[in-house]
Amino acid sequence: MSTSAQHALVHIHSQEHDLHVPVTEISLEDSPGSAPNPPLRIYRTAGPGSDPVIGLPPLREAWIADRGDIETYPGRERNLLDDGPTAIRRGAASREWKGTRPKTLRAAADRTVTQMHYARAGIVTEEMRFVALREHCDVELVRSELAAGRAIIPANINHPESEPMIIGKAFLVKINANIGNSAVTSSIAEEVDKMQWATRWGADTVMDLSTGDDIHSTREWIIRNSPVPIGTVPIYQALEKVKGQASALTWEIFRDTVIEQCEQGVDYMTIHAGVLLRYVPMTAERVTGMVSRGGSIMAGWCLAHHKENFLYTHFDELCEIFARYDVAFSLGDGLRPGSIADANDAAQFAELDTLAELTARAWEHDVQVMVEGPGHIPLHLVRENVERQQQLCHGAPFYTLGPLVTDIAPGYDHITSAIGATEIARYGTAMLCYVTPKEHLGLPNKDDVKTGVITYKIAAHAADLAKGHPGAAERDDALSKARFEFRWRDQFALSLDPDTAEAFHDETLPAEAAKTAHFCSMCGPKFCSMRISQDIRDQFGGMSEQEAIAGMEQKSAQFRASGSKVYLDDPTVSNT
Ligand code: IRN
Ligand code: FE2
Repeated sequence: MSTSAQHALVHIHSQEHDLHVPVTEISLEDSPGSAPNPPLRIYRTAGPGSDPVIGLPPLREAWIADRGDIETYPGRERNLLDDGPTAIRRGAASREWKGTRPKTLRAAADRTVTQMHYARAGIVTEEMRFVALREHCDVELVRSELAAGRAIIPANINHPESEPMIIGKAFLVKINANIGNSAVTSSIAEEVDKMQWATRWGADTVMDLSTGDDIHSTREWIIRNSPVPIGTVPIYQALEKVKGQASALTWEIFRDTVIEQCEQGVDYMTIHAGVLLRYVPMTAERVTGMVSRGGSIMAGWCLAHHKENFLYTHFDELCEIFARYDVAFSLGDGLRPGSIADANDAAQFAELDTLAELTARAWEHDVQVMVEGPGHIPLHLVRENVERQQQLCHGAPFYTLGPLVTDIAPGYDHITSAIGATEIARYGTAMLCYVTPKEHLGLPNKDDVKTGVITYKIAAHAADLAKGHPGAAERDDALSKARFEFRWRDQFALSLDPDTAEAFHDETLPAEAAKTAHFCSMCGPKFCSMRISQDIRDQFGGMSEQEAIAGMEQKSAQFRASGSKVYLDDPTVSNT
């Protein structure tokens, strides 16, 4: 991007703890006669960047090792990349994995290595310090919110490449981008590229929803290159192992799939344990029945065997596994409504009651939890969703998919859902799962991923502003000042999508001189409100009220004398 010259990767350095937290620094120009414009530092999700075949450096490796309660998994270190080095099987060139995979770790028997466990023991980890620097808050806030279960730091000990981040309503609202090939539509390289693309535009976490042959290798490549936590829905891979037949699933197949993913470094997993056998019939009369993929797989299994959901009956075993890797639960909303007509119905809220019960059970194991939410909800029913979840789940972070506030705009569901997402985040939802323009229609391509991420950055940031989150308005103020002072390049550089802002501007005013012009093509050179406001400021700024009134009267007399002309004379396109 042409404005990228103004974006630099710098680090906030904590001397005391030898921590380097990456941020993006945007350099700004000064404007003559106005207060100086120091560079603005913004939260950065893109990481340092990596060559896919080498992967990222293992930032957290020493922190994890220094805590001393881990063992390497004997004999397994070398064998996780399928059979030896992983090759990209599809795509133009077959490239070999050249990077060194970090050793596979798990907690020594009976040890719990979760951030929640440390927080509850009053121990401040490097991850917590990193997060506090990133969020510009006190580390005690981080520790106490983690201990209370009101926030999570998804940080599997086998994903040392990740930069710690926190999900909780006391912190900045986060967004997740889903990626993942399905069947034969894209290659491993394309999925890694999508992950890097999503984090470049601001995705705080990425969920890999890949299915198909290369599911394990695809995930390996994504994790080794990801600076953000990676989430998955392991029931998708378990279903592949039984060739798509839900009734053939077993707890053992599922458990082994979960362990495989824990060892790879997946940071959080969607587990649809709240779809209970007795809730399934409650969806029969719905307009859109069940729309959750994982939820319908589990409902299919329950009905086929007429037994209780094995994710529910084996939940404590899952907690024990998660505790040894520090994998966080994302308790799936398998019964979420898939239409406006089904919003806030009995099935949805029955499942939420069970998710609250499971939250408490996970906390008994010191395992971190967030709770997933809808879906499709009309605007006036949105707030009730988050308030109910917060109350029932004792403040556990809420993570919602939109919600879409109307069903009538396929092709624009990034917008229909961002409206609901803004509302739900405003009242305390901690993370928003993006929706792309392809929702309900097809698989998102790279452009759709970008549109989804930018749209959700808008929703999350609008909620931060509405919540009065400390410092949230800093970037708005900097951009508005740049706009008012006609620093066009700064205005682009400060925007969520500098490329589009600049391209739109250049569509009508491509000349280089227009980058410093005191007008834009909306109102043209003759009548620019901002320019007139500046003239007013030049004229009256620093005057007392009496002086200003006298000045106004004088101006008014001049205006009438000159024939009461509203339009100004053409200014020249220059910065003088
Ligand atoms: C988020 C909130 N509710 C659902 N989600 C996301 O939807 C979930 O995290 C996952 O990425 C995606 C697919 O979920 P289903 O359809 O299997 O429930
Ligand atoms: Fe939908």
